[in-house]
Amino acid sequence: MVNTTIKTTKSQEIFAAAQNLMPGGVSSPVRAFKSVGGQPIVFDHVKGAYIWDVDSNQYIDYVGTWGPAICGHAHPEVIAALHEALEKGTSFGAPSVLENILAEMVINAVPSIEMVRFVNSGTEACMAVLRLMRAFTGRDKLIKFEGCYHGHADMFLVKAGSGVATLGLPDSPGVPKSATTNTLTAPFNDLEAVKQLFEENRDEIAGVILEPIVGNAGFIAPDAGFLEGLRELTHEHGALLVFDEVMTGFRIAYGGAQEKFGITPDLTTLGKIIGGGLPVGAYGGRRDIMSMVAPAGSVYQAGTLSGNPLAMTAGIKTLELLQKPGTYEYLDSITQKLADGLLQIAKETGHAACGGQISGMFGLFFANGPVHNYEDAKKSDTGKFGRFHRGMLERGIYLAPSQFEAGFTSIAHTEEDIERTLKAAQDVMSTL
Ligand code: KE4
Repeated sequence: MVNTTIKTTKSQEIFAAAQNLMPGGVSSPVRAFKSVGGQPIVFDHVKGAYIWDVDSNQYIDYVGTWGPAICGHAHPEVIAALHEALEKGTSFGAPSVLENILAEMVINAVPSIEMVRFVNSGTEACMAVLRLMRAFTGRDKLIKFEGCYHGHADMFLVKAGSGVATLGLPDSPGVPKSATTNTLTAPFNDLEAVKQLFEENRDEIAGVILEPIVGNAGFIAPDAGFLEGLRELTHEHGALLVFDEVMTGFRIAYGGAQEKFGITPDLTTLGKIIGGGLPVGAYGGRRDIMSMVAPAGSVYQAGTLSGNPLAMTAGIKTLELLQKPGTYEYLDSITQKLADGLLQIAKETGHAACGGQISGMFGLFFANGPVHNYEDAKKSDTGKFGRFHRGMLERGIYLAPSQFEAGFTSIAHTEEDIERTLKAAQDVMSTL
């Protein structure tokens, strides 16, 4: 038990009971604080940029339920829209105009998307997009990058990031070799490695899937020319380029990382923000490819709660709020202040650190850096990150409980919140 100055009595009680009921006491592994140590915090309620736990401690939140809370938690306009939608029922299992509205917003926003299908999670979106890639090209092999995470479907659990990296899992038992023999991997930012895979697997690779900005190995930005190179290579080899924008979609820019970097993939996966905090995922892209999805075509994919009216309502309202002029400039400015401030403080207190930010997404490694890929990320001082995480938590700052995650800000975070966070970081790093 790591000493803490905050009262965590109720969190301890609830979490202890949870461990008898659910594996690890959580509904998703990273929430168990395994890699940072200490008592996981049990939330009571959230609002704007803040969290309150069951012991009435308040925190400034930089996880934002892993990305969806970009407008701040429980935004009054989202809550009001949900109250209204609730009166009409929670699920239809039938077409609703709400799906048309959100689909149109996504299509108008994301350069690659001409048609879209809603599902219930990013994992589902990535599973479906892989099946579609294979059907469209008639090829079975896939290239993914070490440290990237595309949900927990078997085919992607190869050198995956996020919770797999956090727990240092060698991938996962229960995934048969047959499920991953067609999954090829390369280091992120390594175009030569991708070229070689295409040479060695000529006409067998359906496509390349990646997080255009990695958030699941910690924050790793694409090197100049990397995304352009992948676009050229996939064109050259008749393979598809897929941006997994579950995390970056509507966060890096209203049109996602593909708008920010000006690279248009063939297919895109989305999630998180487009559901405004309710369960959602989506995949979309070129009309000629998406037209293969059942029942328009023969590529099967289905879901009881897909396109449900509550997630659509929360997504529509969230995207409306994000359309307000100045949103992304504000996000970029406060997040740059945070990221630059953290690096400056690390330098002044004698810690090797690197990292950065793009729009409302940031990351920090305790390493000399730069971090170009997952191998680099794994060399960082994760023990020090754990102590940093705990120290910040004790000072009311809630960071992602893993070195292999990214941080997220929202339009609800104020300059004062950033100042308070940097002051806490000054305290903690001086004693690390
Ligand atoms: P979900 O199935 O968790 O909705 O989405 C999977 C997924 C797919 N692609 C990317 C780029 C993602 O970041 C994710 C999920 N992200 C993690 C956080 N790194 C979710 C948090 C968790 O697993 O508890």
